[in-house]
Amino acid sequence: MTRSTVTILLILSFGLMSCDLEEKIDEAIIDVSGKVTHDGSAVSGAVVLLVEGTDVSDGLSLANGSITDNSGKFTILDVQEGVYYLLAIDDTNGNLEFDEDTDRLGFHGINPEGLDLDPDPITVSDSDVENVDVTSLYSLN
Ligand SMILES: [Ca+2]
Ligand SMILES: [Ca+2]
Repeated sequence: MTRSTVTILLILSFGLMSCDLEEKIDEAIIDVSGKVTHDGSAVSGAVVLLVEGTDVSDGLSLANGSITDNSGKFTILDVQEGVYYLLAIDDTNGNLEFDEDTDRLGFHGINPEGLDLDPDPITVSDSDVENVDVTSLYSLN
């Protein structure tokens, strides 16, 4: 084996190892994803947060939330293990705070038409959680 062949083999095997490593890192990072809709229409630009309880008060900070895209989809990256509720807020005045008077909100697991008004908790353990959808936004007023 020539020296250059050895070098190429080393580069190749390093390449394979780093691919493997990336996959392991990807597996270790847990994402929560879903879609926000209201009356069947996608809600874009909504702020989505994982919260520990279902009480939402005026002035709640939305700064750490993810934002839905044009099709209402969102992904919350790098979530720690735990039990959460998923809250979506349509921050109509764009101040990154929840305002009872103007901003609508919705929880995953609520379906007013089916008379289900209880948010469903999401358990995050060692794999990604998908299809955590919010299908209805409402106003507290
Ligand atoms: Ca607001
Ligand atoms: Ca429910």
